[in-house]
Amino acid sequence: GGHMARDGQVPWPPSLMAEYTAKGYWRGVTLGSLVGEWADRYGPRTALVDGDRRIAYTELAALVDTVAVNLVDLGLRDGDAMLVQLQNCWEFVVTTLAAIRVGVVPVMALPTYRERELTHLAAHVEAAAIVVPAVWRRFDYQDMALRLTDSLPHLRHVLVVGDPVSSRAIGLHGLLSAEGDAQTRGKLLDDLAPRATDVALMLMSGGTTGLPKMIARTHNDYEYNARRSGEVSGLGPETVYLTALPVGHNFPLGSPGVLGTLMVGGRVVLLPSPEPRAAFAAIERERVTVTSAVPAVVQRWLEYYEPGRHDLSSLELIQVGGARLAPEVALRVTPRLGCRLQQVFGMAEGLINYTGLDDPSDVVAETQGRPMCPDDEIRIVDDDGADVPEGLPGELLTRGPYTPRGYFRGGVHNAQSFTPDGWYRTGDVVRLHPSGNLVVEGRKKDLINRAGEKVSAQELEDVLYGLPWVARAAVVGVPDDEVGERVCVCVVTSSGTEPGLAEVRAEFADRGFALYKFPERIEFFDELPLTDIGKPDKKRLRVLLAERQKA
Ligand code: J2J
Repeated sequence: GGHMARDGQVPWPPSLMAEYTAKGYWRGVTLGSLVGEWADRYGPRTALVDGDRRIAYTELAALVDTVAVNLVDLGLRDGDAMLVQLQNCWEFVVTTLAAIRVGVVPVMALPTYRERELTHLAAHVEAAAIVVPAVWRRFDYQDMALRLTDSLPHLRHVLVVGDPVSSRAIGLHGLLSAEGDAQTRGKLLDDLAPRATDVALMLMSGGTTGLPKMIARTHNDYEYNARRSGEVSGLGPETVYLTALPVGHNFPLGSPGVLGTLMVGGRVVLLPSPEPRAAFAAIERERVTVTSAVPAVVQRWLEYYEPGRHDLSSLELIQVGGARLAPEVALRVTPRLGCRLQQVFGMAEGLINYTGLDDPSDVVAETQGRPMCPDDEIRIVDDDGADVPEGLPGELLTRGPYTPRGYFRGGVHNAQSFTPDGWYRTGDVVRLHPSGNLVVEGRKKDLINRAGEKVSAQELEDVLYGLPWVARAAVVGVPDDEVGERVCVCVVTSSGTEPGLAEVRAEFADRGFALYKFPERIEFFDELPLTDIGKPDKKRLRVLLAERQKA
């Protein structure tokens, strides 16, 4: 292997690496080596629950080591990348940790991704393997993965949870046993262990460009990410954490999520959907104490909940983030569901803000929290990059011990998204609240936040401009009670024909787009409002759309 996943990563300046280590943020341990430590410490306690399958810490460590050895046997090596596209299930946790254990870099591909996103990801990281469910929610992932191997020469292995239908696919369950004894295996794996400064995993950016950018997170920084998140969320050995959001997201994976819970010996309950009936049943059955949700999910839970019919008494804390939570909704959480609320304003690029567990309820309702690390640096700046007077809104810039200095193989995007001295431009417009917390007021970046899923306007516009009937196109988010924002396409047609929404959606389906990116509204214009420099004026466009909605 050529340590592929290492070239193209932007490291922190050496002096800061030393400082982060000296301050104890970076412990110099790899995430893979932790699994054995957890087993030593928490042994027979339950680590994972997935339906009827319960896995103790000792069994988890054994499974991880076994799969790790088998990945090495397949020829996967330190620095190879592996796309992980699994729904929330125990196999996700085992496979991801097994890869990490031997320096194979798992790339967090979400179940909603289709050919387009996967092809881009696999090509960008030169993925050597992909892990998928055979079929999930009536979609044939195995077939899609096998088709990918035709066009991607680096992609050598398709691992399948379920029955492999081709000799070119390998059943993951076949990798759950290995020759020899556990001790020899452990020794072999320790020898293969990567370094703590290496890339441990890759997350997807909620990107604003044509195709998503990738964030390479090191063992050092991601271990801190999960550990510190666990501290500020008050996790402990009695924590039972429910993950109902897609676990490949930074939020349920490491903020503190699955990793943060396992670190303290808690129990992780995996559920493949936040649908309230199943989620409430899981909370009741497993006596869940903590869970995380996006605002759209919390709203559904608030509506669905019936005291007396549902027992959520075990629930102590709901963490809400990913998109703006309306203060009115926030204020309903504790009275109605009987648990505390913690707002989380995080990003796969790094920085995570949490409201404090002892913040007053109005602060928890109105703010999105403060940086979790004393050495997170933040600036709030105007369009010229100058700091705004305290309390006024501006763009949030950040640096810190778990915020990498660039995208993985970011190329020209790094110069746009990071300042020359390494600040990440979040694209979020925030202001400092008198409590010291941040309030997210809006954003400068051109994306649609649909129930926490980020959709790049440019990615969709690029496609629209390729259609013969489109003269001009602009994609904007329109406010929506259910999912926060929906994707709206605004077009000026060239031919006078006005195709319907269904035709436009079919176009995106043909091109292999993930479903959540499909336009949900289309509006035709004789001309688009333009800014001074001739770009579509999206602010004005949103006003026009609101007026049409009312009319
Ligand atoms: C408003 N906007 C928010 C919030 C994120 C924890 C929680 C969320 C994410 C996440 C994450 C917001 N209010 N509370 O990675 O570890 C918007 C901002 C931000 C972008 C990042 C985590 N919480 N956002 O959502 O990488 O615009 O991470 O810059 O998917 O989501 O998106 P993403």
